[in-house]
Amino acid sequence: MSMLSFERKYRVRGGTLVGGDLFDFWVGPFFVGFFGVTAVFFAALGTLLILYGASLGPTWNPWRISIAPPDLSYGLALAPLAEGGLWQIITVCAIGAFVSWALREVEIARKLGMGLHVPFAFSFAILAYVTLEVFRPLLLGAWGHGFPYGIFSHLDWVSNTGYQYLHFHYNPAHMIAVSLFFTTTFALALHGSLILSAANPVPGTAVLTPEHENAYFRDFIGYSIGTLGIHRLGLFLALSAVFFSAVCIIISGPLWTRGWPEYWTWWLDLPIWR
Ligand code: 07D
Ligand code: 07D
Ligand code: U10
Repeated sequence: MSMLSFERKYRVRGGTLVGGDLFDFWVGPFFVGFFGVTAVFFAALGTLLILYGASLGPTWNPWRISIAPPDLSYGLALAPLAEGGLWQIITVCAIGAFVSWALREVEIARKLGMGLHVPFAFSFAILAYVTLEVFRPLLLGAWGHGFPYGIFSHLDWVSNTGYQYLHFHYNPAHMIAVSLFFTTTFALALHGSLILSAANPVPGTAVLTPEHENAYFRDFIGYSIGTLGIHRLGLFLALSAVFFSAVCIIISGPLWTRGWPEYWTWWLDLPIWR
C-alpha cells in the first residue's frame, strides 16, 4: 500500500493555531500550515543571507565559510551588515525558523489528537541555541560572545571558549551534561537491542512479546522499567542532557569568570581535611 493512500485518513481538517483553513493543506508528504510558510520564509531568507555573507568573504569552501558576530566593541548595538549585522539578522531568521518548526509540530500533533511531547522536546534544543546566541551574550553585554555560523569556525569558538576557562571538563554542569549524553546513548542501545532481540529473534522461531523483554531485565538486573517507562526515561535523559548543557554555558562568564579547575578549591577547603 502506498504511503499516501495509507495516510489519507489522517489528513483531517483543523487543529491549526493560526490562519484557520487558509494554509490547512499538504504539499506532497509535507503538512504546510501557517508555520510551514513562516518556516520556509525564515529558512530561505537566512540561507540567502549566509550565501550573501559568503560572497563577501574570502572563500566558497563550504567547510570554511563563516559569518561572524559583531566585534565585542559593538556591545549590544546593531552592527553594519558586513561587520556582524548579517549574523544578527541570520540569528533572528534562525530563531524564527526554529520556533515556526516547533509550532508546526504543535499543529500536526493537534490535528492527530496526539500529545505535545515532540514540540516540547524540540523546545529544549531551541533553548540551548538561544542560550548560546542570545541569553549569554545579553548577560555578558556583547553579541560578540555568540558563536559564528560556519562549520569549522563554530568548532573554533567551542575550543576557544573552553580554554578561556582553562579546562572546561572541570565545569560541574558540563560533567553532568556529558554523563547524561552518554547515558542517553547507553539507554537507546539497550532499548534498541532489546526490542530487536524480541521482535526479530533467531530465524524460524516465533516473535516474542514485552513479557519476554520484562523477564530478560528481571533475570539480568532484578528490575524492568517497562515498555512505556523506557521511553519516558529516554526522553527525560535526553532533555536533561540538553538542559544541563544550557546551564554549563550560561554559568561560564555570567556566574564564574575564572578557570573551572579553580572552582573545585571548595572541595580542598572542606574543614574535614584540616
Ligand atoms: C544528525 C540531525 C541532522 C542535522 C544536521 C546538521 C547545518 C549547518 C550551515 C554551513 C545531530 C545540519 C547542519 C544546517 C550548515 C552552514 C552555515 C543532528 C542530526 C546534519 N551545530 N558541533 C556539527 C550545528 C553548536 C559541535 C555538525 C548547528 C554549538 C562539535 C553540524 C548548531 C556547540 C561538533 C553541526 C550547532 C557545537 C559539531 C554535525 C546550532 C555545542 C562536531 C551535527 C544551530 C552544541 C560536529 C564539523 C549533528 C562536526 C558538529 C551543526 C551548534 C559543537 C555541522 C546547526 C555552538 C564539537 N555541528 N555545535 O550531527 O563534525 O547533530 O563539526 O546550534 O564535531 Mg555544531
Ligand atoms: C545548541 C543545537 C540546537 C539545534 C537546533 C536545530 C537546523 C536545521 C536542517 C538537517 C545543544 C538546528 C537545526 C539548523 C537543519 C536540516 C534539513 C544543542 C544545540 C535548535 N564536551 N563544551 C557541550 C562534550 C570539551 C565546551 C555540550 C564532550 C572541551 C563549550 C555537551 C566532551 C572543551 C561548550 C558537550 C567535551 C569544551 C560545550 C554540547 C569530551 C573545548 C558549549 C551539547 C568527551 C576545549 C556546549 C549549550 C549541546 C554547551 C558544550 C560535550 C569536551 C567546551 C554537553 C562529550 C573540554 C564552550 N559540550 N568541551 O549543548 O553546553 O547541545 O552548549 O571531551 O557551549 Mg563540551
Ligand atoms: C521515530 C520514531 C518512530 C518512527 C519514526 C521515527 C523517531 C517508533 C514509526 C522518525 C525517525 C526517522 C525517520 C529516522 C531518521 C531520522 C533522523 C536521523 C533525524 C534527522 C533527520 C534528518 C536529517 C532529515 C531532515 C529533513 C527534513 C527536516 C525535511 C526537510 C524539508 C523541508 C525543508 C520542507 C519542510 C516543509 C515545510 C516547512 C512546509 C511545506 C512547505 C513546502 C513543501 C515548500 C513549499 C512552500 C510553501 C507552499 C510555502 C510558501 C513559501 C514561501 C512563502 C517562501 C518561499 C521562498 C523561497 C525563496 C522558496 O520513534 O516510531 O516510526 O519514523
